[in-house]
Order: sequence, then C-alpha cells, then structure tokens
Amino acid sequence: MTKQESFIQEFKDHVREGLTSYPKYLSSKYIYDDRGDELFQQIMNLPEYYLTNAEYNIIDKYKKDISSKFEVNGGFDLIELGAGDGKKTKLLLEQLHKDQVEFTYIPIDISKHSIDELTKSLKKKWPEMDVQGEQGLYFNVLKDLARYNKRPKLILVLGSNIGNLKHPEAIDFLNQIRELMSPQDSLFMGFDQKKDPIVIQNAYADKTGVTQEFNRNLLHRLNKEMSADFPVNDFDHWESYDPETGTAKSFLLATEPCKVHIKDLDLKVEFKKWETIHTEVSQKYDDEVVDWLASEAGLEISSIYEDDQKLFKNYTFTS
Ligand code: AVJ
Repeated sequence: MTKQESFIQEFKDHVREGLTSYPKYLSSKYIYDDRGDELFQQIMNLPEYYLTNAEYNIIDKYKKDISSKFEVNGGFDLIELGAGDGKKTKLLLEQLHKDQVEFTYIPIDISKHSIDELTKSLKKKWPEMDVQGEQGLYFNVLKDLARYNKRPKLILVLGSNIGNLKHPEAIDFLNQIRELMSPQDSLFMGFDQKKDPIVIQNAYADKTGVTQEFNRNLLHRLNKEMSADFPVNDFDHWESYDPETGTAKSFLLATEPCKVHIKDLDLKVEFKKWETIHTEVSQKYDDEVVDWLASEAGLEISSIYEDDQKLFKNYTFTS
C-alpha cells in the first residue's frame, strides 16, 4: 500500500467508526484538504481569531532573546512541525539572519504545497539561507532527523496545534518529541490560554461563518471522496466552551432529520433532528496544566513568553 492509499484507508475506517458510534464524531485532522487549508488561512485573518496575532506579537517581542540563546558554535537546526506559510517563523528567521547565527531551517508540513511555497519565498528573501523543507507526518520525518543531525536542535510547534489533542494524546505527543531530544535541545511551543469565555466563543464561531464552512468541509470531503450524500447545509456549526476544563468543542448539528448514504463504505447513517457530530477539540491551558503535561512527558518548562494582551503563551521546554 502506498502512503496515500493507507491514509485513505485510515480515513475510511475512522469515518465508519465515528459515524456508527453514539454520540457521533469525526476528527478535525480530516478537515484539511486544499479547501480546508485555504479556509484555515481565512480563519487566521479573522478579527475574532486572536491566536495568530497574539503569537506573532510574542515572537516579535522575544525574537532577540530566542536568537541569542542559539548562538552556539557550529550552528544549530531549527525544525518546525506544521510550518504552514511560516509567517510567524519569518520573524525569528530574520533575527537569526541579522545576528549571523549559523543554522539550517527544516520546516515540516503534511502539505507539499505549503513546503514548496515557503521554500520558494525564503529563497527569494534570503538566497543564502540553508532551508531543507520536508513533506510528511511529523514523527516519521523527525525520527530521520534525529538520526542524521548531531547539532543542537530547536523544535518549533506554533499555533497551539497541540490543542486539538486530548490530554493523554498531548502527553503522548510531547513524549514522542522528548524521545528525540538531546540535553542541549529545546522545544518551543504555543499554548492558547484560558481567558474570558466570550472571547474564545467568538474566535471559534465567527460572524461571517468562515469557521462554519471550515467545519462543514469535513462533510464536503465525505461527499466528494466517499460518494456520500450529506445535505451539508442542514448541518450547522456549533461551538461550546467549558471554562472549567478549558475545552472548546466544535460540532456539526443536524437541523433537520436525514438519512445519509456513504456509498464507498456501503454505509447508511441516520441523523435525528438536533443530533450532533463532534468534530474538534481546541484545548485552552494555564501554567499548571502545561507544567503537568510537560512533567508527565519527562519535559521541564525553561521559559514562558506572553503577548501584550495576555491571551496566548509560548513555552520552551528541555528534556
Ligand atoms: C490549527 C488547531 C490551532 O484549534 O485554534 C481554528 C484550528 N479550528 N478554528 C485551533 C481551528 C477552528 C486551530 N488549530
């Protein structure tokens, strides 16, 4: 089986599992095809979606500090998991370039398109910068890198991507990273913070409905890729944030009863009026929870950075 074929098989198994369970669910990781990537880009430009600007502000404010920590002899490797368009990372790259720090930038992303575009724009801006983009799943690529690179590493995971994981999965994720870290390496990671629930609610249920389209993209994919017949407009986006646990959850909510046939799975699924499909978790954190996750994974917090509006934090960890 090729990589592509096993991904499709995994996707199909997941859909069967999730839509025959009670309550129904689907994973947000399947939102991201080309259309999903584009909708997420639009989300990052929404006034309500504060996360991107907050993290941009943090990196801008502390880039000198971060750069100076890595002025090591013999250079270092800057590895980014889920690089996307690299807008925030470019701030740090610019600083490292200015400070004449020796480094190789290794952006890793599941999207080949993102990696190609990012590499092209970096080559144009800084032709002499050593950029070695890799397409692939985080861990496969990361494992290869740990084998080949003996220089100190700074691993970046921006955007609070970890928030899509429930705590046990997040610990597992951190643990897998820790296993690839040497004592001189650091992990720099974004964690969106607990805050006024209204601010979070609005960030995930924007007025213009981009987030609704983003969420509905899952159903569009099933219609296209598995010959399903979801009446997509009869599923509304619903967001609920629980300030006690810090968990924001996205749902698709059936506003009419319907019967859906997913031909390629030979599966028929019924929805009652007001039945839900749980599609995404966007976990919010505080220092105590981050410290707990880190220690469960054998990591230690070494610095904490916060934006001016106190919405978001980046932490550095060592093993
Ligand atoms: C890409 C996981 C960071 O949860 O904030 C944005 C995805 N979902 N709006 C997030 C998302 C709805 C985003 N992450």
